[in-house]
Amino acid sequence: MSEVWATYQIYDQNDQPEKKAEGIALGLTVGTWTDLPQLEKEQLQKHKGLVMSVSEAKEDEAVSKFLGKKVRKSIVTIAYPAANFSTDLPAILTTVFGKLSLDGEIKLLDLELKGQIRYAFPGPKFGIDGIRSILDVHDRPLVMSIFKGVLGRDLNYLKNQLKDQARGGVDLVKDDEILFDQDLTPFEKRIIAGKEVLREVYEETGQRTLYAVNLTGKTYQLIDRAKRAAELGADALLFNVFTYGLDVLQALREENLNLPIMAHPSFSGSIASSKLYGLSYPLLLGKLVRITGADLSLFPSPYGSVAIPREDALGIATALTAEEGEWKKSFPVPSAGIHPGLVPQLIKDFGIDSVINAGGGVHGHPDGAAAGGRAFRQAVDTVLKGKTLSEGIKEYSELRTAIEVWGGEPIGVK
Ligand code: 1AE
Repeated sequence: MSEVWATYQIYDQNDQPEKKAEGIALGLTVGTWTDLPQLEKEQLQKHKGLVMSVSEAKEDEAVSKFLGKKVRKSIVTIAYPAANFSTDLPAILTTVFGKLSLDGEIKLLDLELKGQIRYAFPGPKFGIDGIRSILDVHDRPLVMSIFKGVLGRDLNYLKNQLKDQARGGVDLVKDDEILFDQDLTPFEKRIIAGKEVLREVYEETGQRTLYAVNLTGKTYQLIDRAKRAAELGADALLFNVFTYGLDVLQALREENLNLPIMAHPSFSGSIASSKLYGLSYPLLLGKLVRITGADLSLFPSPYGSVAIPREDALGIATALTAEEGEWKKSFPVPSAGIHPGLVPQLIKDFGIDSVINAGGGVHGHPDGAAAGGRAFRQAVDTVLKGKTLSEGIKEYSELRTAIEVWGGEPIGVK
């Protein structure tokens, strides 16, 4: 039998979580089921939601304070028959958390797809292994850099910035998510210029770097633009999935273009950051981004400039990389405020199957972006050799400068 199991966190102001759960299971499926004649009841039975469990969770004092009284926190799981919806995420989300999302202090923590419905979701085309093979890098975390300060700049400026970043030895460079299609550096020209620069750097140094161009515009233009990007030989797409919607990501993935997709978390805080409402981060930036087809998922790290709770960041990474027969693994990309001094912690928390991603931490290096990229690669090498950063800075001058500026472990932690 094909079903979707939804797990919710509920603060029921009436303190009757079992009753609330039953109300949800009925209300979101067969509605007024109990009042109908026998024949209709039988007919509707196969569509009825089923409460699978209701359990009490540890009280969160900050939440009780916010609500002005002590309210029990419950974790409720409800199974919804897949027969109730068409096999697309908008239908599933509308059923399990449509009107319900407006109904008081309730948060959707997880969705489990059971049976046939799993095959409605493609997962990443390339995944971790596919991206590693494109780059031929198999034994370390990847390093990614971000264009910064490019608004109002022309193509030449972008090309120089890209060259500097690639010369520093980063594996990927992505557009800033706030760089849209505009006259100075239009989408297609960025792709063509990016290819030219990265080919030059490759010929000069042997360094292979991929450039992820920001796919933007009206929703109805995106597929054509993505196809055009593929024709022009783009390396990868950056996509602001949460301002468009997860189903748009899936539509791009299902075009089956030869382009890895990098999902950006902009706007996701408005959906997931509340302790009481919305979706959990692991569900939104982990599981849903993976099943709808992103090869890489960016998310705030637990220790950067827009940090999220550690358990959320680790939960996202787990959802992206857990063994799931139907779906390849997506690269976790903990981001925001990352500098070389954080590399030991990043590798400890996210392992080598992750991408270390930095904008300011590359461009802010006193000796420029190439030195910034090198400092990251040196920090990675240091950790993988089993050495501390204190040892690393004796060997690598760019790393030493970065640690002097931003601190790190175990020396001068800032
Ligand atoms: C969470 C997304 C991070 C991102 O896209 C970005 O631009 C980070 O910039 P930095 O590394 O914080 O400067």
